[in-house]
Amino acid sequence: MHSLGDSIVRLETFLHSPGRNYVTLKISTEDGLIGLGDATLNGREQAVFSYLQDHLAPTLIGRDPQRIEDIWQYMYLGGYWRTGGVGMAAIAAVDMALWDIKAKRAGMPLYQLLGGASRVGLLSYCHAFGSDTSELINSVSRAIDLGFKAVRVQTGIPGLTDVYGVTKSNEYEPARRTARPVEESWDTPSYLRHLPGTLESVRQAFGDELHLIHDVHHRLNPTEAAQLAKELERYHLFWLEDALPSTQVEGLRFVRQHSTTPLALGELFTEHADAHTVMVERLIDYLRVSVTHGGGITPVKRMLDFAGAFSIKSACHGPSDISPIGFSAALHLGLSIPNFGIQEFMGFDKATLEVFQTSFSYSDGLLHPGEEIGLGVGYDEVAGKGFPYQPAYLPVNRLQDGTMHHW
Ligand code: KDG
Ligand code: MG
Repeated sequence: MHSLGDSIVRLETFLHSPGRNYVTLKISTEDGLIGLGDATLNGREQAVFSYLQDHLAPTLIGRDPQRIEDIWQYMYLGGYWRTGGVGMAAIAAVDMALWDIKAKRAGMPLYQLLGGASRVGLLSYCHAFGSDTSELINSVSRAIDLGFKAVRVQTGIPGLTDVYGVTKSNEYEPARRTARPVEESWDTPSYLRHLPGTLESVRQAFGDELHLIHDVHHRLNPTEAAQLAKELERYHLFWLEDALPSTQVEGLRFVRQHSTTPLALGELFTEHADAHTVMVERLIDYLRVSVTHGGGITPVKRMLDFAGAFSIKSACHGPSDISPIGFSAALHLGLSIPNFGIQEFMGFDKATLEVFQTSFSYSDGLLHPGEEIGLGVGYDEVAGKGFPYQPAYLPVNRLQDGTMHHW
């Protein structure tokens, strides 16, 4: 078969913890090009590391790095078991690294290979949270001062000590470096009673122009989700996220029938099949699949193109557990596709930026991937070694009587 003569000579996997754990893949080619990929799967990093290092890497040596689609199909179909977070994060890292290499070979930033810029920058949103309304309002003010036009708002709930999205420090990072997952507690009636009043206060403080997002984080049943979505209509949210566990398609139909609050879903999706029904029935407005967990640029671009046919926009998942590599991949994709919606952006801490050299920029609410060739991210392995892997787990969630619940 025709090849340009180049081949993959090395795949190296790194698991470092600058601030938090990141799984990073580096692919080197015979003619000296290097590509980077992100395979971080929060709380399950070792599993992805092994999938990459023990199962994928040995089968990819000697292959032509130019044949991204063929290699993607080889990894996906060739795995037989396919799909799932671990496998798709590993496949995604290879795919990203190959796109990085292809764009470097072409001498252009990746977004140019994907069709060029469709906009000047990417609308972004950040996280604001507070254990009570006044803390939350201060947090939203800080976001506005940084230029954000869209903000995710999460609030503490009276009677509950640990609530998703609200931390005591200024940083959002749900994975904790503990030997076992932290156990949080949850009470749906308290949440449903408290949230609307909080949004009312936020609207009163900041007016109608600010885009507000709220993440339910999979915790409601269809009746509760429909009640909430209906009640929140008057606050005209940008979206209500993961109102239900994302596998409950029937429940989503019910929510849709009862409310016009825009819905976002899909950060747990790992492939097209997960999203097919919600796309063709237009049960959502924004698709949250990330490049890192959705198998890479190749399949996520296909999914987003498909979503566009149903007027669904992109909203790639972009929390701190997506590394600067996965984040940059989302920026290149977002800049080029016609149906970009918004990009989640939490920034990266100092330690992370010591290990990952980035070229994306943020200004006045808009992100841009930059003009460096490829993905525009560098990885300092030596600096990475200074931050060895530390086990960390996402919390689990129990109702107040001890019953396990969705986290
Ligand atoms: O690792 C879990 C986080 O990525 C997730 O809780 C973040 O829901 C999330 C979001 O919307 O950013
Ligand atoms: Mg979310």
